[in-house]
Amino acid sequence: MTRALLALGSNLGDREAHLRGAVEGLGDAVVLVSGVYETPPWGDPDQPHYLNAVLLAVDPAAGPRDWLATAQRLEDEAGRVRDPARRFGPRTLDVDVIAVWNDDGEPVTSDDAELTLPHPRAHLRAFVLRPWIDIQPYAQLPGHGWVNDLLRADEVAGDLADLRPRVDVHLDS
Ligand code: A4P
Ligand code: MG
Repeated sequence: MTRALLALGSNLGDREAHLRGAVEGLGDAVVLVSGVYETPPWGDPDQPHYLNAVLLAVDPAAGPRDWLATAQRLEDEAGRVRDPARRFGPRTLDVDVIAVWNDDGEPVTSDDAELTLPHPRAHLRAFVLRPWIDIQPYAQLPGHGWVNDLLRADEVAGDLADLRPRVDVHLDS
């Protein structure tokens, strides 16, 4: 059994429907779903704003790689088209595996380029860290410490001010 924190993002098409489709596509594995945030694009400014959220999922049969396969299945189901020339470019749905924990609560670490755990950019992203504390106020990002502390770091705190909670959008109903 493993637990995973997955980050969802969408900035093309019906953004809310894409996020909702990802939650529904995970079925009974979903344990907690964060609020939804409107966020300015990170890493590639010339694109529409994103809707971002995170969720915690548990699967008795899943190993770490299964979460990556699931993430890619959900992206494909949302009709995602990859543009190799724009790494941080627009997409119908992005599902990133932020962290995975084993049965005993120990985090999984991996340096493999196919599946790097924890996600190598998660500690820099207000659009991952802020929704995470919605569902786990005392969360720790493995190898980086308390999520609340990461949100106060200079490079993240500036972005945090630009996140807008979308209280009108609910993914878990
Ligand atoms: N990969 C390795 N580790 C992981 C992991 N932990 N989770 C590999 C997911 N994938 C992982 O991913 C590229 C490769 O990363 C895959 O081969 C996978 O095996 P991809 O999904 O094909 O491409 P990508 O998502 O475009 O690239 P990348 O580098 O993952 O981009 P990011 O980091 O996902 O950034 N701004 C806002 N406001 N909100 C967003 O959600 N998202 C991005 C995408 C950019 N800017 C954003 C947002
Ligand atoms: Mg990605």
